[in-house]
Amino acid sequence: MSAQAVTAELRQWIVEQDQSGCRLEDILASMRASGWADEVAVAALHSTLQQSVVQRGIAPSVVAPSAAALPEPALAGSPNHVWAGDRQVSILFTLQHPRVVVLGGFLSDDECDALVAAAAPRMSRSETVVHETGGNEINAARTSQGMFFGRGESPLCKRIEARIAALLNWPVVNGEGLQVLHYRPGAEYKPHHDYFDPAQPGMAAVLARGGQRVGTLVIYLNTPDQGGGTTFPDVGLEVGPIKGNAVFFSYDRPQAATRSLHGGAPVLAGEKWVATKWLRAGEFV
Ligand code: PD2
Ligand code: ZN
Repeated sequence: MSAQAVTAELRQWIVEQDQSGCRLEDILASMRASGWADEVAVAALHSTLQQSVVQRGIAPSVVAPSAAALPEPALAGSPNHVWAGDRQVSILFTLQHPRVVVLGGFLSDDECDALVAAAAPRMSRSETVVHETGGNEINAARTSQGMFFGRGESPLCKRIEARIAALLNWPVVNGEGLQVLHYRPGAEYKPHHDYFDPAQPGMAAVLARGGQRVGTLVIYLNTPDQGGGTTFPDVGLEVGPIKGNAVFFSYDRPQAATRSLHGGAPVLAGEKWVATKWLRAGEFV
């Protein structure tokens, strides 16, 4: 290993890759491809970026060499379908940066209807996290109604959570409870990031419950007549909200460079129901 000394040039290169928005795993992969031993590459990445890694609330597992760093479907070999534990799900679209995967048939029509029926009596105006305090507040940027199921609250929740875990190779316990949102005509969710800004004072308590959010799955529970797509403004992408389909996206750091900015476009006709699953770096308690 002594032949692989971590030079100032290497550290400089790591910092440049990081600042240009490269994912930590991609930096590691480049180092491995250039012949760096795993343990040397991981140690160099960690020591070079340690302060920012800690400040960002990123779990050490994100830069671990063998652990799955982010939730991700098994797409090696470009399959058109993947097995999600109890159901086959179609792969309709993938994008690397931001990491976005659009899934077909993630839920059956009956599962969508049952989730809406269970959520409907419990809806109230959606709130957003106040980054300064870590509390919640009603926000004009989010004009939907919403509710949270507790994790594992019902057999249906458990089944969907197990399917998400199998699909994305991410532990059930790292997931927040499913959230259901209802948008009436004109309602929207303006573009935002789902990660927490660790620099804000209120975030310590939020991050203590499982670390950063590292991925989101938005599942469409009905098909609005017009509008209501999920938009990714940094790359001009809009995912159509089709009942039973879902869009997954991940972000390996709480930074805009991930291009994970996204929003719920206004519903123009009809209504829109979705379920959102947020995935944390660690166990969500
Ligand atoms: O409803 C959506 O399409 C949507 C868009 C952006 C949901 C969320 N974000 C979310 O729940 O975070
Ligand atoms: Zn969101």
